[in-house]
Formats: sequence, C-alpha cells, structure tokens
Amino acid sequence: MYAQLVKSEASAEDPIRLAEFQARIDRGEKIEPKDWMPAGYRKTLIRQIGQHAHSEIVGQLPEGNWITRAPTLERKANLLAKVQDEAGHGLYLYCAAETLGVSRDELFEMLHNGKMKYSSIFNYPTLTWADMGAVGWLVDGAAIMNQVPLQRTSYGPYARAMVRICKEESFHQRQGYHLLLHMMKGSEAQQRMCQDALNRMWFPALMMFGPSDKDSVHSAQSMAWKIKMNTNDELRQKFVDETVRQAEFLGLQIPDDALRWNESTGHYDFSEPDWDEFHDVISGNGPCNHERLEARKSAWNDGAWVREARMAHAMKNSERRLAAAE
Ligand code: FAQ
Repeated sequence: MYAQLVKSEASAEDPIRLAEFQARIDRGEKIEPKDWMPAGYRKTLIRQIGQHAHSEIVGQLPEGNWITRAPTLERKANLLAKVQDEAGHGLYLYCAAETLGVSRDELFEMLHNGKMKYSSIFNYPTLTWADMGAVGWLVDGAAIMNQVPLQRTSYGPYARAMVRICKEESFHQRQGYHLLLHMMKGSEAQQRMCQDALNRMWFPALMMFGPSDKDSVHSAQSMAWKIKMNTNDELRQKFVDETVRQAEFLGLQIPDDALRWNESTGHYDFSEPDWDEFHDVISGNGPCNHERLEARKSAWNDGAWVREARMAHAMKNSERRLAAAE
C-alpha cells in the first residue's frame, strides 16, 4: 500500500511543487498528513518514525527482564510504570507513522524481516540491577537529548507525539539517576556494580546518536526537511557535556582516558565509539540481536489470537450497528 503511494508521488514531483514544499518547511510551517509531500520526505519519515517506534517496543525487553527482580516494591512500581510508558511511546509513534499511509502490520513485518532497524543500544544485555539505573540515566538521557529538538520537527503528528514522550522520558531519566545515586551511597560492592554498568554502557549510549556526521547518510537531506533538527555529532557532544558533570556528582568515572575539558572549544573532548562494533550491531550481529528479534516475533505470533478476537468483535459490533440503522 505504502510502496504504491510513494511511487505515485515520485512521478508527480515537479520542481515548482518541490520548491513550494521547501518554502513551507523554511517558513517553519507544519506538514500535516493530508498535505502534499515529496515521496522522499514521506519515505524518510516512515523510516525514522518506524525505527523510533520499534526502538521503544524492543527497548522494553532489557528492562522488562528486571521487573520481577527489583529490590523493593517502590523500585518495582517505578520500573513497571517506565516499561509501560515505553509501550505507550511505541503506540503514539506507530500511530504517527500510520498517518503517512503505512499500516502497522507492514511496519511489524519490516521489523521482523530485518528491513527496518531499531536502536543499537537495545542489542546489549542488562546484567545487573545497576544496569536499570544506567539505562534510565544514559539511554533515556540520550533519547531525550535527541527527542527534545524533535518536538519542533516539520511533520505535525511526529512533533506532537514527541511532546508527550519527552515529558515521560525525563521522569525515566530521573528514576535511573536516583537509583544510581542511592546505590552509590551503599556498599563498595554496590558502587562497583554502578561503575561496571557505566563502563559497559557508555560507548553504546554514545552510538545511539548514529554515525559521525561525515558518515551519516541521511543527515543533510533530513535537516533540510527539518525531519532532524541537529546533526548526530552535535547531539552526541551535548550529551557528553551534560553527562560528565552528572557522573562526577555520582562519584563515577567515565571510562574514557581521552575525556578532558577543552577551554578553547568550551566542550569536552572524548574518544569516538568503536564504529566497527556499531556497524556490526546495526547489521544484526550484536550480543542480543537474535534474542531481541525472536522475543518480538514470538510476541507477534503468540498475540495472533488476540488480534483475531478483536477483529471478530469489531466486525460483530459493526454488523449490529448496521442492523440497528436499517
Ligand atoms: N541504531 O544517516 P544516519 C529510546 C542507522 S528511543 C540503529 O545518521 P539518521 C527510548 C540509520 O538508521 C531511541 N541504527 O541516520 C527508550 C541508517 O540506516 P538505514 C531511538 C542506527 O536516521 C529508552 C544508518 O545508520 N530514537 O531509546 C543508529 O539520519 C529506554 C545511517 O545513519 C530514535 O529513533 C542507531 N543508534 O540518524 C526506550 C530517535 N544510528 O535506516 C526504552 C529518532 C543510525 O539507512 C528504554 N531517530 N542508524 O538503513 C533519529 O533521530 C535518527 O534516526 C538517528 C539516526 C539519529 C537515530
């Protein structure tokens, strides 16, 4: 369905229409679902919003794994609420993607057959309770850094979904930070656990912002269309600048010998992540890619009866309404 839509738009693209569209973007107007848009704009949005939605849903898995092992009732309730929020974010984003003419079934199919990606970070394991703190602090922290500017993105439904998502993500980031703060006041073993979580998650968190600008395939066009508001490196730098001070307050050491404040730039210098590892992870060969995708596929297959039952129920209701109207 969506492939046909993109094809018919591509054939209807004349330079005047494209220029008018770009002028709307440049004036800061929001593009809405029924407006004309270039095929490439639609395709890029479907890719980015779809990938973002998948990340929220797959992102439930590493934390969901810890709900039954949370150390206190309060921590369990917080984690449960957070994981539910991520499901909600996925749903807002799937709805936003659907306004572009792609169905939810098509999006899931592309996730399951590997045609669509989800964030690299969720292909790493969560090994200890401190990882729950590090995920909130670093992963949600990186997600917010990327998503706050997306509240001003040019596509209306995406921008509006981001407003709500950002509010919840900031609660997530704080609960993670609070968890680590609490553990850092505990025993030496707990402090070591926090440092170990940071050691394992630091570079994967930096990778969340995508490849360096010189290797980013989509940034230039996405920024011209205001689908992206900042480059990958700009956001990564902002994240490092803010996070270093938070680590210091926790009493944790960022695992990077090259990390130092640079007076002349007014930013921290830091080491690049291992880009070979990043490419391995996004091409399906990270530590947990197989496990994550299998979990999503089984959830889809195991949920088939629910989808069928809901469809049957909806059909029955609409038949009843039709009969009553007659
Ligand atoms: N992982 O040309 P660029 C969250 C791919 S939400 C996997 O720079 P672009 C909430 C990219 O797709 C986290 N793939 O790409 C949460 C492209 O491949 P393609 C998700 C990546 O799109 C917290 C290729 O590399 N957030 O965590 C990654 O302009 C806790 C070239 O890259 C969003 O999705 C990556 N990290 O920039 C949930 C935000 N980076 O598609 C649970 C919206 C790049 O051509 C628990 N997305 N690639 O085959 C964006 O802002 C952008 O899509 C970027 C990538 C910045 C991620």
